[in-house]
Amino acid sequence: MHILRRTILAAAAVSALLASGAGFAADIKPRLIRFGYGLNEASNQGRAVKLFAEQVEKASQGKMKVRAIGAAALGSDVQMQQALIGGAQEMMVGSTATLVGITKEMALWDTPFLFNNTKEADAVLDGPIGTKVMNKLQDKGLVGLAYWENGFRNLTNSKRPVTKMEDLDGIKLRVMQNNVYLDSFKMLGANAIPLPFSELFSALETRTVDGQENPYNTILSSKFYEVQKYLTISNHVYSPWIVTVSKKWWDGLSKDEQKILADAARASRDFERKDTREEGAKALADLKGKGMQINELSPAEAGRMRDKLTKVNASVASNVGMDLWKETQDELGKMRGT
Ligand code: TK8
Repeated sequence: MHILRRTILAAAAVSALLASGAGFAADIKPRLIRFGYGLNEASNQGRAVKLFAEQVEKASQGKMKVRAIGAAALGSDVQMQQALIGGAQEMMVGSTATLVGITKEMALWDTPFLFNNTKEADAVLDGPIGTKVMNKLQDKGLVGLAYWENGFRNLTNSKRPVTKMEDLDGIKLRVMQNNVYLDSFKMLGANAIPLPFSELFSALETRTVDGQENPYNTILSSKFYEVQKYLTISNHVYSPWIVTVSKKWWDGLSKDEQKILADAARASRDFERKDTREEGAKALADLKGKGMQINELSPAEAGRMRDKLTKVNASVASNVGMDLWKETQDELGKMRGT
């Protein structure tokens, strides 16, 4: 009896140790992870990918190596997504907006003015709604690990200051490859043109397009200020990035390996949001220093644009499904105490 009890206790201790991963060699094989992203190394995106790579290498004691490849050298967001689905590339980070063609629920994050602030964004993205949307990727050959912050988007152009909606008339405005963005800016009167981010700088430089919209951080790190004179503070939408893995490749990993990647994605998310917000807080002054002319919209004009833009809400709702739309509105309502 005594011996049996001791055996059971010992077995319980062993399984506890196994579960904690301590004391036993974890199941980790040498792995090469090609991790692609669109911005350059000196951007908030590049810094966070670097942290992710370091953490994965450390946690795997050098067995799992991350080859971080920025500046869209592996292709645009859309091209990399296809490479992940096919298993030709292991990981990437990019805009959720470019994933809508694969997983329609991602369009939720394209809703103009969905979040009022980053606190709301963090809570919804990291909560049950964000997880639900992220998990939809699995049916399409992708595994989502974490949402990073791209941020609130603002308008720039090389033609004129945009102080009212009518100033957008005829402005050739690059948008992401995403119908909500396309429809939104057409509705505002711009000549909206979808283009991959990787082609954006040269399109602005050659004046193939007049303007674009992205967070301050990107306008700064991608040096758009060299080819864009006017910046309008519009904060028209909060845009997330998402870290994704090829499901084909992920399914062949051990539980230990998967955990290392998931933990590093979360750690880099926390780092990235902090870094992005710190940089964003002083980016406007930096952009001014680089010669950009910056204007805020008057409350009346901001309101007019907002009213126009929220006309796309009905189509977002029908695309993502009424249940998900309502759940999100309810959640935001609760947070706002309305
Ligand atoms: C980078 C893009 C970028 C996005 C865009 O690959 O395309 O404008 O904001 O961050 O995902």
